[in-house]
Amino acid sequence: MLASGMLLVVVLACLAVLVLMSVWRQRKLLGKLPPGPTPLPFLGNYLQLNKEQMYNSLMKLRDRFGPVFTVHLGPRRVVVLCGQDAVKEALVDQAEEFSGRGEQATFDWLFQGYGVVFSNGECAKQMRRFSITTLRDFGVGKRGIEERIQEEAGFLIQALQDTRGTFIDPTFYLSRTVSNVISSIVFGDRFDYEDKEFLSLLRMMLSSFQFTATFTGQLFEMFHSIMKHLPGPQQQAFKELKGLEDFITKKVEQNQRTLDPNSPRDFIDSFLIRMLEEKENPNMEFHMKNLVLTTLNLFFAGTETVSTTLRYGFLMLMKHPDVGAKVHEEIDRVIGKNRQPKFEDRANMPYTEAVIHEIQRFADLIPMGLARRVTKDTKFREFLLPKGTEVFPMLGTVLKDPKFFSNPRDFNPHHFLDDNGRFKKNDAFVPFSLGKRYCFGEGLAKMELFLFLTTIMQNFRFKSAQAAQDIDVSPKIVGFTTIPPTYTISFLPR
Ligand code: D2G
Repeated sequence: MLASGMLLVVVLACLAVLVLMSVWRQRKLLGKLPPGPTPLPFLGNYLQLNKEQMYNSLMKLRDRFGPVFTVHLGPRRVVVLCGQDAVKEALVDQAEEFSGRGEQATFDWLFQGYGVVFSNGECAKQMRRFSITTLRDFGVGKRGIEERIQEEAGFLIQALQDTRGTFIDPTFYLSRTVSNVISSIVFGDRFDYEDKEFLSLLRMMLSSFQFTATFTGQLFEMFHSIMKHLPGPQQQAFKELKGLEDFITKKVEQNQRTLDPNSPRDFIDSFLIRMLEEKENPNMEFHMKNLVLTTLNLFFAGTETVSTTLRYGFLMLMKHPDVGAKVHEEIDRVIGKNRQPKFEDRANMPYTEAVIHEIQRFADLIPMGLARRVTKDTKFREFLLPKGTEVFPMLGTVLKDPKFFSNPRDFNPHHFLDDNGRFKKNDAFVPFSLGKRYCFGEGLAKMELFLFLTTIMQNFRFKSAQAAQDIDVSPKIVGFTTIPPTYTISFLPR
């Protein structure tokens, strides 16, 4: 009796110690997270955050807690990194630890961890490798794609000439042109500018991308588990994403019917061939779902990012006619009027190069970055982030870091020029992010930005509907992405 009583006491004591130890361990771990406002259960820091201005809300928390802090977006615990130091220390100096992907609730609704952009682990690794190699096979980084971009620029010039100097919204002019470059790679062909289906795809991309910047889009980042079942603008975004997926599925089926395994015509063919090669491999990532969703990633990212940047760019050039005049001068002097711009010209055009960098810096396309996630328990500075913790690398705070840019709020190409007018690199220029998950479309994007901007400006000057001083260049909305104001512009032949 006494013995069994003793045993019970000992067992209970052991249990108590185990429970205490586990609580203590968790507290110790949580205790080492960066500081931040106290969260409520499920709501997290909802009450402290303005969903219309998530970025600004996080900036207020930075003022209170410092450049590295913890915030709870509803039930999501996120460590926020601000400024060049913190972002680089994490994404570059601890590249492996910070190489996981966090959530983007809207796009995750469709992608569910598949594809290349919103995936993790082996899937992300395999899709990224394959995408980079295959883009290169189809000419990215080489003369092949340069010629395709030059040809497409020619079609845009024609389309703009046809507007005869009337005021137009440039959105779909730019997106059709930009999208045709990536379309040539993933689908093997460009779309006709009059193609109705093409225009509807471009509308679906624009609209779902813009949704991520809205109040509802930002609220959805916190409460997607509930909101995905409720009516609201999110349902329209889902419909658009589904429409895009359906189109890609249709294209894949067309390719399958006509596939020649010995001569891939496009990205889809190359993926299909890889699927055939890996059929016997039991835990392989090359399956239909990854084919469709990786293709959609390339199509979407290759369209919306560059075209939004160009759209913001022309607005900035109308706001700053002196800057536009200097670009015109440099184009006339270095390229002249009688031949098409080529990518090599960039080396002799530091002013234009600085302007493009300043446009990207100012446009701040993805201000909070694509969310990352630590792949293991990670010591960062004096903190400890448990495996799986989400991380926001606040790219906007790097692009506007006052330690690196004299007047970060101003649009000024001299942020990228030295006293002798030579192009000056800047370590805080990170629109493509950093580390293991940086944008692998960077090279293609840079080539497109340079060739499209210079070809348009070689052929046109432009006129705003308003006086320069009356143009408002502050974004229409900022959320996951930054949306430039809607405007009209008149392209006049020079
Ligand atoms: C994106 C959106 C939907 C499907 N695939 C990609 C997306 C948004 C922003 C970027 O990609 C930037 N490049 C990673």
